[in-house]
Amino acid sequence: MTKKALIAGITGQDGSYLAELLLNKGYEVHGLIRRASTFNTSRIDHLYVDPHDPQAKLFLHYGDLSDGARLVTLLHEIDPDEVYNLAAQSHVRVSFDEPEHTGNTTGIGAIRLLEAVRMSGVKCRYYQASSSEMFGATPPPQSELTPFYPRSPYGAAKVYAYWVTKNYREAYDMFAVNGILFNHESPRRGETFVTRKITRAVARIKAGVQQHVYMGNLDATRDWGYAPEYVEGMWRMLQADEPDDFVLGTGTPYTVRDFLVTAFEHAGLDWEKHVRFDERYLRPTEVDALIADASKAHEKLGWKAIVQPDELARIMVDADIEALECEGRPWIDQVNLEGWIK
Ligand code: NAP
Ligand code: F7E
Repeated sequence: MTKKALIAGITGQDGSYLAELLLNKGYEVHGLIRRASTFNTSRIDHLYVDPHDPQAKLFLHYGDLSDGARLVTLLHEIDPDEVYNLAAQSHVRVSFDEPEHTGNTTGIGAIRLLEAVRMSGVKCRYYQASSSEMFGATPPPQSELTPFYPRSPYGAAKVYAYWVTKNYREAYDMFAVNGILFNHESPRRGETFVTRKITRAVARIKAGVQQHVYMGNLDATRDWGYAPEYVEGMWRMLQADEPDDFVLGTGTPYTVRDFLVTAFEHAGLDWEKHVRFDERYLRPTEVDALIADASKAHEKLGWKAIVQPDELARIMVDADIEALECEGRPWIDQVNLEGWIK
């Protein structure tokens, strides 16, 4: 029997890698996409096959996490075996500008999808994209047992989504899990997250089309891993015998400054000549340090991050230099996870 998965957030960084992974495993993949006045499917265009083609395995449906009735209808229609909730307003700085929208999508959106699963009566497993931002001010290392102390409307919304996921597991015996993922990046990362902002700027500075990049707090420490490895972890959580919550991360501390140095050096540039400060990029409350203790995922799922932050920076710089050379090309970077497991 072909397994069916529904991905909310399929047009995002993780959604696109997860869709690839599941299609490669033989799944029929359904994705929730938002109606927009411009195309918003660039990360998955390379996967799309006309639905009239008998080979088609990827199907897209209009919907939005703010529209609960639509979610119930889709659950009935698709009858998936697995539901991945990756949809969110996912930018921490933006969540201070749009706190209500962030709460509605990133927080309440999760319970709309959980409730749609419950009301439709569909028997499926549910993955919630929880975040290390929930730990916020609690010092590292952070594991599944670390108390939450969110420092942004985004982090607070993710805490709500985390707890309703756990509550639906306990209240309705649902196979519902939280993947508490630390920062993970790739050439498909949104251009306003710090890693991609840096690597894109490096490529443009090297090509002579930009001279400076304006940044905020360079002292923040993050635990940056490689997104394709993390979607494998999501899938493994839904294949486990029992529903449980897992932290995924590299365990390697790296500051924004470290990432800048590695990225600029890789392109043969001196970062201090090109980086300028702009207070616009500071946050009202910052998360100083996130460093994962992902030992539970290693022990129970056999999952371990391989690509470390320095290699990640180099992968992203190379991809941005190449992308600039052939601007306008679709997302065709290929992921090779051979030899990666354990
Ligand atoms: P992303 O690139 O920002 O993608 C977010 C996805 O959510 C996009 O497909 C977006 O659609 C969709 N979306 C936004 N609002 C929606 C709504 N109201 N209804 C339906 N869909 C909506 O995020 P990502 O980096 O792939 O992350 C995936 C998930 O993991 C997110 O929930 C994020 O908060 C969480 N997370 C990410 C990280 C990380 O480091 N990447 C770490 C921990 C947790 P459009 O394309 O139309 O905007
Ligand atoms: O910031 C600092 C900024 O926006 C990282 C999301 O995927 O990971 C992500 O959230 C750090 C922060 O990611 C700039 O202050 C300095 O300390 O790339 P970011 P984030 O806030 O860590 C978590 C786990 C998620 O769940 C989120 O969805 O970099 N920083 N200067 C800057 N950040 C940005 N964006 N831009 C700057 O110019």
